[in-house]
Amino acid sequence: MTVDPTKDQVVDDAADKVDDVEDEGEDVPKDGNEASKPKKKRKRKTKAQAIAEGRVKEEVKPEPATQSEPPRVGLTKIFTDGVFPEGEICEYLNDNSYRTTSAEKKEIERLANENPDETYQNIRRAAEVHRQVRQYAQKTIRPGMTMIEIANLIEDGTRALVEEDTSGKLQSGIGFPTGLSLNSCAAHYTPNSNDTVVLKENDIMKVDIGVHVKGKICDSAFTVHWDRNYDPLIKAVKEATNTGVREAGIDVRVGDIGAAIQEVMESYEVTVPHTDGRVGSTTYPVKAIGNLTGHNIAPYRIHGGKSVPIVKSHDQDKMEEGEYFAIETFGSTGRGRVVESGEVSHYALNPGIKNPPLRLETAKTLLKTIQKNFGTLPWCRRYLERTGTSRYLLALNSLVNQEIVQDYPPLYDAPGSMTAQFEHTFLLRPTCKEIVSRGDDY
Ligand SMILES: [Co+2]
Repeated sequence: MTVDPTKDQVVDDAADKVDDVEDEGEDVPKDGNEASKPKKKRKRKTKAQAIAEGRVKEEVKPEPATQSEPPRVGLTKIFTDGVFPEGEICEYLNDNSYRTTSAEKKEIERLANENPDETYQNIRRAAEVHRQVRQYAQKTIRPGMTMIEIANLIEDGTRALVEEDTSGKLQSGIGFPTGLSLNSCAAHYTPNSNDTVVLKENDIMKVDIGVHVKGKICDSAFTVHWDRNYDPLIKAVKEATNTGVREAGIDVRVGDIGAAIQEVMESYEVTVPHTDGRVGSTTYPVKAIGNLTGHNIAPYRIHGGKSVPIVKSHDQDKMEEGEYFAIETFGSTGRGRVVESGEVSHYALNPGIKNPPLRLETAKTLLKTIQKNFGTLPWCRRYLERTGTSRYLLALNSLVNQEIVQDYPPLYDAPGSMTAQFEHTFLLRPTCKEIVSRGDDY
């Protein structure tokens, strides 16, 4: 057992409560929040007496809270010592194997962890929120639910568990809009508030969830489906993402990661029985979607400037020590290319925008609201409406047209095709690679 300087104080408080019980004949309160009660005169018994009489247990340090269902307990109430679960640790290989034991590299990590903005506890806390929320989502999402219900289920959980900061300081919260892209839509769909789409039994839905703590964003996605014919598509993408994450490392060229991902992805095919009355079935090769990529993650910026292709590429960009990356791969039964289409839900402030000259008064006000509530984090129309903003579309479109705000329309492969996605966030720590979003599920 480790020495805990707070424990004696806790036992003293508990002994006080025992005395209160004798005076008042009430049940022992479960929480220690007695400060506001008027103190009564009491015969004080010692802590030792109380323990000896079996009325106080020696270990009365309050139990950390446990998670509720649906999940609503903030994680700082569960991990009360501020230490959050480490992700999956992978040792560096070959030229980088010296890093595992390097005193110099360990020292760089020690210094990072002493800095409240840089400590790995921030991204680990975001990742643990992600795991708990997604595991609840995985067992709760079912056909018949509306997309709005699914988004709320995930976002209500995320806001509660990450203990969302609404003060404008953006210390913790949702990292980006919850992606719920269906079927041939691969990414960047989340319902707007007037959306009436209902999830169907034969839908394939990409669930892309973002959580941030102090701007450190955990970006991780999975795919849900009920039609067993598509199991090989799901497996192809899961294995492709795991291949990309495995190949990633310091000094690795992103183009080489793309080649490894594509090779695994495109070794699969999907056979689907005809549903239009024709006999027989059609077999589709699984294709990696060539114009979607993973990316590095900078503080409060989901796209840090580097891309990780998911097909063979001559991109010579290398991964570097200290970087945060999200590797996401997309497989498709369609063309393996996406195009923008449909109503926009996702937006983000372009980085570097401070106080541009704006003619529309409504655009000025909207820009202030965006800066306060989201900074450079991506957001969607529903999140803007939660701030109390209404009738904003004209102003928003003017900010988009002036390239102050970037819009991110939904991305579709060919009509009738099916797409799937898996994604993990990892850190290229000086001594090892840490896959922070890894869970028992994927
Ligand atoms: Co991503």
